[in-house]
Amino acid sequence: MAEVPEGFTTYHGANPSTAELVQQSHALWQRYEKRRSLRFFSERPVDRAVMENLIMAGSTAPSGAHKQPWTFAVVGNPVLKKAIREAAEKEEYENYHGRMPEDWLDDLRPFGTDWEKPFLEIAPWLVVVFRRIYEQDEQAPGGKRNNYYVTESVGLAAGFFLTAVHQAGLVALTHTPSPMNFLAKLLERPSNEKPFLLIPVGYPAEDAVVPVLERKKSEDVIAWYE
Ligand code: IYR
Repeated sequence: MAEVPEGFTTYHGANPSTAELVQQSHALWQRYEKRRSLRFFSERPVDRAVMENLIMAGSTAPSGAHKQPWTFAVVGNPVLKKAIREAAEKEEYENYHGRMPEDWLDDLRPFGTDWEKPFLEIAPWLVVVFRRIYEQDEQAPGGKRNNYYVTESVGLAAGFFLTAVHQAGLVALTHTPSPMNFLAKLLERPSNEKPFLLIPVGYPAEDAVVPVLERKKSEDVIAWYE
């Protein structure tokens, strides 16, 4: 047996058979197929411990040089949720009344979205994902140490988190109010953090609806080179 180098540890995979892989990968795809972006939430509370577990699942994502350059701000406070809703709606009103071009509005029509965002107050939790573009480091030149591939890394962490929310049986929306600097201000985040996504999380409302949509077929998303 080769010696384990300093700073490393052995890794043991699950090593499923081909038959197991075919069955399990198909089952996984079918589970993921059921995930939908929800805009109608129930007020039913979700335990803080659940949110912590789901975020820690998100935080297992790979990242540039394992810097984990993300902060998940988790907002359950109703006063803050209301302030976030009001600030988001102010921007979205402008977006829907002139800032978004006509073909963008046409593309959004099937989703029934508009400037009003009641889900920002109704969902029990708003998770605001921040990109940490650098870290404060007194040893580093200029007192700052850069992170790497921050957008890719934080996108992956948000994706892992959304997957965990779905697997747990809850629902979420990847909401991108634009511009979204108001989130950094309202949540008093330090200057190295930039808002990336606003993700309401909770149970779906009993009368929730989602738009009918189809996903691309394998031949439209995969280019094989065998
Ligand atoms: N941010 C706006 C508009 C919007 C844009 C896209 I692209 C979407 O997929 C959905 C909405 C809003 O949240 O309404």
